[in-house]
Amino acid sequence: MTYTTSNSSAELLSAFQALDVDQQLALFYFIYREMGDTVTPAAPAASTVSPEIAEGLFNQVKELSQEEQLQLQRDLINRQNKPLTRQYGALSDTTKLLFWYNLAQGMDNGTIIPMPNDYQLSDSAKTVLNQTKGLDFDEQITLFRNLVSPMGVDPTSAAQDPNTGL
Ligand code: 45D
Repeated sequence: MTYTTSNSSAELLSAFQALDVDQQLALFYFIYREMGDTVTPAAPAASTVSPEIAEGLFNQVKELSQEEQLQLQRDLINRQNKPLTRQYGALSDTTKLLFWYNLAQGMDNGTIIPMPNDYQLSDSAKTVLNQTKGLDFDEQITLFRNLVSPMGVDPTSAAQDPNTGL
C-alpha cells in the first residue's frame, strides 16, 4: 500500500497508528528532530496547556529506569491500564503534546532512554514522515494532537485496575 501527499489527515493518522509501537515511537522522535526550533513550548499562553502538570508527570517518568521509561511509552501507545498511563489520560490534549515534547527533550539531555543510533525507520514509517513534513504547521499540530489524545487510559471512564486499585 502506498500513501501519497494527497491523503487526508485522517488517513495519515491511521497510517501512523498502523505502525508497530516501536516504529511509532521512533517516527515520533524523528518528527521531533525535524521540527527542531519551530516549537516553542512556552509560547501560546492562551492555550489549554498546563506546563506544570506535564512536568509533574514527566518528573515521575524521569525517575524510572531506562527500561521502565521505554515500557511506559509503549504502554501509552498500547493504552495499558497503569497508574502513570491513567495520569496521562487525565491531561488535556495540548498538555499531552507538551508531555511528549518534554520526553523528547529528555532524550536529548540524557534523562530519558535514547534511541539506538542505528535505529531504522521502516518504509511505511518513512512515508508517514515525509507526508507529515509536507503538512502546514497547523496541520502538523492537529495531527499530533489527534495522535497523542487517545494514548494512555482515560481515568474517568476506564474500569478500575484490581491490581493497583486505581
Ligand atoms: O531500544 O499550543 C525504540 C506546545 C526501540 C505549547 C526505542 C505546543 C528500540 C502549547 C522504540 C526505537 C509546545 C505544547 C529504543 C502547542 C530501542 C501549544 C526508543 C506544541 C530505546 C501547539 C524510542 C507542541 C523512544 C508540539 C524512547 C508540536 C522514542 C510538540 C521516543 C511536539 C519518542 C512533540 C518521543 C513531539 C517522541 C514529540 C518521546 C513531536 C516525542 C515527540
